[in-house]
Amino acid sequence: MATALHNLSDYDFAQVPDASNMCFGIVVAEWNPEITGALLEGAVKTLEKHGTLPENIHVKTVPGSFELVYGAQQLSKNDGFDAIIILGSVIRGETPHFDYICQGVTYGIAHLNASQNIPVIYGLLTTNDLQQARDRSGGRLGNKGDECAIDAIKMAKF
Ligand code: DLZ
Repeated sequence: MATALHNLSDYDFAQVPDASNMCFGIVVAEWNPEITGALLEGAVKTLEKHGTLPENIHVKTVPGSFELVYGAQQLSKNDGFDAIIILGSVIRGETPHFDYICQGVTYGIAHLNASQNIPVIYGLLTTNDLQQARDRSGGRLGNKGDECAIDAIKMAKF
């Protein structure tokens, strides 16, 4: 988690395995596109920085974060992927919708990880407002997309 002491984009390059022979699926939600677009950019750049070929990064979009679970489940049927990353941004509104979506995605991705043979990395920003989401998608606290890319490489190697 991003805190005053931890930037989401900070990591030790030498501790990350070579990803030049790896293949990744990314599912990204269309809601809050400013945020999810920045998360995607961070994830792709970081995977490539560690050697993944652009043609081995497969991006699919879904309408909203709630659909990320279905998207990841569909991609998990393709055994060519070493890991899957989901990227979404849920911003608290005035109704309980926020809680239902966050819980649904969290349980759904946890279930996929426990029941399938492919790691699914959880790149869902759950924030109280837009500024907090900006801070974590390339702003002052780094980019959650970078963190997810590193986690995907490590879990692919696991
Ligand atoms: C409906 C909804 C709301 C209120 N807020 C968000 C949000 O902040 N972020 C997001 O990714 N999606 C949101 N959605 C859409 C739901 O995730 C979902 O796409 C719809 O309920 C249709 O299943």
